[in-house]
Amino acid sequence: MRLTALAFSIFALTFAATIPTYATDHTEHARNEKKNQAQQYTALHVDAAWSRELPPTAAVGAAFLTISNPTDQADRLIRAYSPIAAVTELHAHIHQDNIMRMVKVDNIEVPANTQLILVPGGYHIMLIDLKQPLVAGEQLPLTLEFEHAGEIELIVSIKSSAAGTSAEQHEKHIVN
Ligand SMILES: [Cu+2]
Repeated sequence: MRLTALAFSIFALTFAATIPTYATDHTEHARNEKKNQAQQYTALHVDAAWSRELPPTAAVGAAFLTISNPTDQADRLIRAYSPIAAVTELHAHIHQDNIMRMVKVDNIEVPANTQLILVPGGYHIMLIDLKQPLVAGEQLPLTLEFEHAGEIELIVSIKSSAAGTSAEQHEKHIVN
């Protein structure tokens, strides 16, 4: 993980030094940066982590994110943890008796050379017994533990309930 961070830093410096003209076009800049980051990664990584704002009284929230595994080895998300929730579980949605219901799963498989996107209605990280409200514009810390890749720490952006939910609309947010 340290190597990844180092590689990212080197990349960031290189990028900033070599393509300053793109700085005026922010959208283009972000797009290129994202593309280059994707090419840079050789290890499992997580990005685009987001959650949705909830009324202050809500006891349960969910986090969504994108897991990219560019390696030839399958991995598994085996645990999630956030200090803002008493309990954090890995959940899936299943179709049962004509209704969609959430079920707790022991792990979430991330096949080799695959990108897995956790979205509403699919896999998600369930944050149970929230210790603080989920307020739009704020962030929450989340740690994921993978069988092979180990722990990855994230910052999850809390979006307003009016915001869209596609992965494209929720850019980056990685710490490691
Ligand atoms: Cu759930």
